[in-house]
Amino acid sequence: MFLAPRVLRGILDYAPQRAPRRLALVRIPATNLDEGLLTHLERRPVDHALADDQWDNYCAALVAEGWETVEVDAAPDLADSVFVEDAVVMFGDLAVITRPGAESRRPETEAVERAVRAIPGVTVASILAPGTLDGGDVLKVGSTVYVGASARTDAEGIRQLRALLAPHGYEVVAVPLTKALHLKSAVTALPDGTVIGDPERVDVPSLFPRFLPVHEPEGVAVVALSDESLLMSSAAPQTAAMLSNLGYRVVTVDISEFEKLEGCVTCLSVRVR
Ligand code: CIR
Repeated sequence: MFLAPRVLRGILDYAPQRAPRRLALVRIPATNLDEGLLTHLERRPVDHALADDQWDNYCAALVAEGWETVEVDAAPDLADSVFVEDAVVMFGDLAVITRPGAESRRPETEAVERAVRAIPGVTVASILAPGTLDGGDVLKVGSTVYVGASARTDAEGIRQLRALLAPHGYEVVAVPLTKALHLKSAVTALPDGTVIGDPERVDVPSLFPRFLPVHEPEGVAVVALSDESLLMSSAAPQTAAMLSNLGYRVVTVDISEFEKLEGCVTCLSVRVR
């Protein structure tokens, strides 16, 4: 049947629009969470029961803000598996399965890949050996993708990510990172694209076109829950007040047990939009 373009356009205008997808991948803490890797912090005892409660509250905060949580299969023996952000990075419908820089974390990606493959419409690409890349080193700001050249993410991993993303219209900007575990332990982005971070932990803050300094260590990490709301750690009250003054609705969660393991709010979930 031939339909004049004008008629066809009319039909498409009335076709039901796909509801915006707001999924958050999460992964329950491992039983050996307290054996998680440490690079910059001294080891402190982790309260497992409290960590479980904090993880429940973190998930509940996402749900309260309209996100549906999708649990990646538990990995009770993989101490750092709760930090699911390091195993996959989403670029719209493209999931890039990483190859974590720490060998002990490489087995984490298998179940994460299974979980993203089960999401309708998602296509999967992978960082391959010998390249390494941790999701925590990847900060998206519009079509710019900042990647920390850290102790976990190497030049080959950055090259592979650049090649994977170029056809999708993203520009990869690699930034030296010597003073923090991951790029997103030092800087994250507000919904308007302003990069907030700790100038002491970023090698070259001027690489970011709009940089707002933050002076609480746990204040650098924010998750943009929407264009108006942010999720952040309750351990950075001055930063929360500052962001609230900038017109954002700030939701805070206590994640002290994960912070002891150098985790932050961003790394406990992967948002799929
Ligand atoms: C690690 O060293 O790999 C974990 N203990 C912490 C990972 C935190 N991930 C992140 O900031 N993206």
